[in-house]
Amino acid sequence: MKNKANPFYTPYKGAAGGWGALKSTTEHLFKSENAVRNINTLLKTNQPHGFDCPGCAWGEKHDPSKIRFCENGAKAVNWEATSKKVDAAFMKEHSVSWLSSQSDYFLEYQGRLTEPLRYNPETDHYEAISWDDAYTQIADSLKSQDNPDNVAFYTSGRASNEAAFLYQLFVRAYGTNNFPDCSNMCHEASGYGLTSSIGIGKGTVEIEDFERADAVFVFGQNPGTNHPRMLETLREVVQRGGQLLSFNTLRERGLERFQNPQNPIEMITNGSQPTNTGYFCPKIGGDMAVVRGVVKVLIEMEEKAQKEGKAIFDHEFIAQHTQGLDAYLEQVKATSWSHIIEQSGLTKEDIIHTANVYAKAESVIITWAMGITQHHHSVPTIHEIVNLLALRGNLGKPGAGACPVRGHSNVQGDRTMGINEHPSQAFLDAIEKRFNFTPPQKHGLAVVDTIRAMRDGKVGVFIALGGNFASATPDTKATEKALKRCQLTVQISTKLNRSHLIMGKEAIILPCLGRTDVDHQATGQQKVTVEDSFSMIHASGGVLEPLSPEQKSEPAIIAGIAAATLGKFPIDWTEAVSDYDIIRDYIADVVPGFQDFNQRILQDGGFYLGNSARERNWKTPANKAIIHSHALPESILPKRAQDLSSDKTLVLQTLRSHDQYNTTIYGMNDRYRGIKGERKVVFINPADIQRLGFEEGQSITLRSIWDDGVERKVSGFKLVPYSIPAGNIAAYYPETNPLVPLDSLGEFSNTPTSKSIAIELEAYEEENNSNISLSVV
Ligand SMILES: Nc1nc2c(c(=O)[nH]1)N[C@H]1C(S)=C(S)[C@@H](COP(=O)(O)OP(=O)(O)OC[C@H]3O[C@@H](n4cnc5c(=O)[nH]c(N)nc54)[C@H](O)[C@@H]3O)O[C@H]1N2
Ligand SMILES: Nc1nc2c(c(=O)[nH]1)N[C@H]1C(S)=C(S)[C@@H](COP(=O)(O)OP(=O)(O)OC[C@H]3O[C@@H](n4cnc5c(=O)[nH]c(N)nc54)[C@H](O)[C@@H]3O)O[C@H]1N2
Ligand SMILES: [Mo]
Repeated sequence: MKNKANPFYTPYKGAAGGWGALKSTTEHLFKSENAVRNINTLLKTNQPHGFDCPGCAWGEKHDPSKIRFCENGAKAVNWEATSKKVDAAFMKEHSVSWLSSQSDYFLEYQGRLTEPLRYNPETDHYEAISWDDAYTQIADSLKSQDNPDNVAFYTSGRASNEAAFLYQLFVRAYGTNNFPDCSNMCHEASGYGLTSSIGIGKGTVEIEDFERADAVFVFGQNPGTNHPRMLETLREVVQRGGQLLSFNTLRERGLERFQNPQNPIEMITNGSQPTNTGYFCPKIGGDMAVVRGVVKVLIEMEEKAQKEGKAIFDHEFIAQHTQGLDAYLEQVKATSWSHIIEQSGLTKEDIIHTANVYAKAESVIITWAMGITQHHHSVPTIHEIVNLLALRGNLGKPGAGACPVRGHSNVQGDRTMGINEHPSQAFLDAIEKRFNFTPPQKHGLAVVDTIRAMRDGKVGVFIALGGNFASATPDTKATEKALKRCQLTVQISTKLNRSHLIMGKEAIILPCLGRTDVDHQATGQQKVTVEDSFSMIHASGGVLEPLSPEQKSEPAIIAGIAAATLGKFPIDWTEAVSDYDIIRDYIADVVPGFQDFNQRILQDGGFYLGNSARERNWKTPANKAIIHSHALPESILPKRAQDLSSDKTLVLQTLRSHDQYNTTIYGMNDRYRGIKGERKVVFINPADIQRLGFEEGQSITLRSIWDDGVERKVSGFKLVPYSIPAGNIAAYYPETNPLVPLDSLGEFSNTPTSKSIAIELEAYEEENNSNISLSVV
C-alpha cells in the first residue's frame, strides 16, 4: 500500500544484493544507451588484463575465474562509458546561467566532455579552445603569480599513480605544496590517527586476513551501497562461524542480509545469508564511547583473570610494542559509565557483549569509514580503536588489524605518490635527490584552508585534477563565493558538473580519459596503476576507444600544462608521457617500496606494498605503538554549536544514497532504505517527529546552528520516520552541504564534520518555495 504522507517511501524487505541488484544493473546498462559495449566492458572490470573498477577502493582476491564487479561498480562503469557528448556544440546551445539552474543529475547525464572549452563572459557560454591555447593561457597565469602559493592544485581520488606522481612533481617544481585533496574531507582522520599511533597511515590488514579473523567489527560504514564487494567477505566470516558485529546509527540492509547475485543457487531459491552476528545502533558520534566502554569491561575482566593467574590482555605485546598504556587505562577508569551510556546510546549489556566477543577472539579486525572519520573527535575515536586492538595484540598478527575502508578507487595511491599538503621531509629529500631541485619546504593548504584563502584573496588560481570541488566541499554558499573570487579556475574532468559553472573570472575545462578508456601515447597503448585499501598495487588498462581524439589522458594534460609553464624543467614532460614506464621508473627512484616497479606490475594481481605496522615495526618517535589517551568529549558537537544548542537541537549526519557516487547522482532511488524518486528527505526517529510537533511527510527547513551569525539552511525536505536514535537525523549529501559550517572541523584532521552537524527543524510552507536553496546553488 502507498504511504500517503510519503508516497516515495516503502520500507525495503529483501536482502541486499540479489535480484534487486541484478535488475538495477540491467536498468543502468540500458540507460547508458550503450548496452552491448558496456556488458563487454563490465566483464573486464578488475580482471588481470582489464581496468580497475572506478567505483570504490575495496580490494580483490586474486582469482581470475571470478566475475568481479558489483551493482554499484556497474553503475560507475556505465556512467563513464556513455556515448553522449558534451562539446562546443552542446555549450553553444546552453548558456552557463541556464546550465546553473539544472540539477547535478542533469549536468552529469549530458555525457562525456569531449573538447577543451573556455568560458566567454561576454556570451555566457563555454566555447571551443585548442589544447595549445589552453595550455598557454594556464601557463601565463601561473607564471604571472608573484608567489606560487597563490595557486591551489586539487586532486580527487580517481587519479592514477602515474598522473598523481607527475602532478605533484610539476606542482612542486612550480613551487608550492598547496595540494588540497578529497582525502581532506574523507579519511584524513584515519591517516592522522594511524600515523600518530602505529607510524603508518594505512590499514594493516590484507584481504586474506578476513578469512582468518575470529571476529570482525564494522564501524560507521555502509558497504551494501559503498563497498558492495565487501558484503561477500562479511558473510563468509559469518558462514564459517566467525563473529561479525556491526555498529551503525542506522539499520543498513547490507549489514543485515546479503544475496549474492553471482551465486546461481541463491538467486534461484531467493535465499540470502546474514552479514552479522550482532547489530548495534549507537548514537551519531557515540563510537568512541562504545569502545571506551568495551575497554572498561576488559579492564574488569583482566583484574578478575589476574586473580586466577590468567590474563585477558596480551602483556607481552603491550610490554614489547606499546607506550602509554597505563595513562590510558587510568583515563578509561576515570570515565563514568553514565557518560559512556549516555554518549554511546547503547546499553551496558550491549557493551559487555561486545567486550566478551572481543576477549574470546584470538584475532580481531576492525573496519571503519565515514561514520567514524567525519566528526569533531574522529582522531580520538581512531586512537581509541587502535588502543582496543593493541590490548590483545591485534596489530600485526594474522587475521587481525585496523582496516579503514577507503573511498575513491585510488585515493590511497595518490597519497603514496605525494599528493599531500604536508609531505614528509623524507619524501621532499627524495624528490630533491632525484630531480636536482629543492622542492618547497613550507607546508601547503588543505581543502578548507584553500577555501579560506580564496575567500581572503590569497589564492587566485585553482586547478582541479578531477572531482567536483564546488559540491563536495562544506558551506556551499561560502565556497561558491570563494571560487568566484578566483582569477582562473581549471577543471580536468570526464563529466560536466557544478564546478564547471561556479568558476573564476576565467574558466577552462580540459576533457580527460577515464579508467575505462584506451590510452594511446607515442609509444603505444598505456596502462596505469592504482593502490587499493589493502596496499595492493595493480595495473589498469582501458578497454574502450575514446569517444573523441580531443580527449587526453590525465598524465598527458599535466605534461602539457607543465611543459608550457616550466619548459623541460625538471624533466622532459613530453618524453615522460610518451611511455608511462618512464614515469614508473621515476616513481621507483623516489617512492619507497616501488623498486622494479615496471617488472612487478606484470604479475597477475599486482604486488603488495607492505605495511610497517603489520611487521610490528612502529615508525613513531618512540619506535613503539603509541597508546593515546583522550578524555571522552563532553558533547559530540563542536563547542561553537554546543553553546547555542537547546533540547530542539538534532544531530545531522549527511550520507550517500544507493544511487549516487559522491556528487554524481545516478538516479533518485535509495533502494535499501525504501526511498523511490526523491532525494530531499530527512530520516528521523518517530518520537522526535512527535516531540517537535511535526507530522510524517511534512515539508521542513533544516537550519544549522553555529555562532558566526551566518544563516545556513535548506528547505523543502520531507520527514521520513525511520529507525535512527532519538536526537539524530540523516539526509543526503551533497544537497545538505550548505549546512556544514566551514569552520566546523575535526580536531587534528581538519575534516569538515559532515557527520555531526547541529540542526534545528522548522515547518516549511511549500507555497513560497521560490527560494529552494538547492536547485540554484
Ligand atoms: N556506490 C558508491 N560507492 C562509493 C561512494 C559513493 O558515493 N557511491 N563513495 C566512495 C567514497 S569517496 C567513500 S569515502 C566511501 C564512503 O563509504 P561510507 O562511509 O559507507 O559512506 P556514507 O554514505 O557516508 O555512510 C556512512 C555510514 O556510517 C553510518 N554512520 C554515520 N554516522 C555514524 C556514527 O557516528 N557512528 C556509526 N557507528 N555509524 C555512523 C551511516 O548510517 C552510514 O551507514 O564510499 C566509496 N564508495
Ligand atoms: N556533506 C558531505 N560532504 C562530503 C562527504 C560527506 O559524506 N558528506 N564526503 C566527502 C568525501 S568522503 C569525498 S571523497 C569527497 C568527494 O569529492 P570529489 O572527489 O571532489 O567529488 P566526486 O563527486 O567524486 O567527483 C565527481 C567528478 O569527478 C570527475 N571525474 C570522474 N572520473 C574522473 C576521472 O577519471 N578523471 C578526472 N579527471 N575526473 C573524473 C567527474 O567530472 C565528476 O563530475 O566529498 C566529501 N564531501
Ligand atoms: Mo571519500
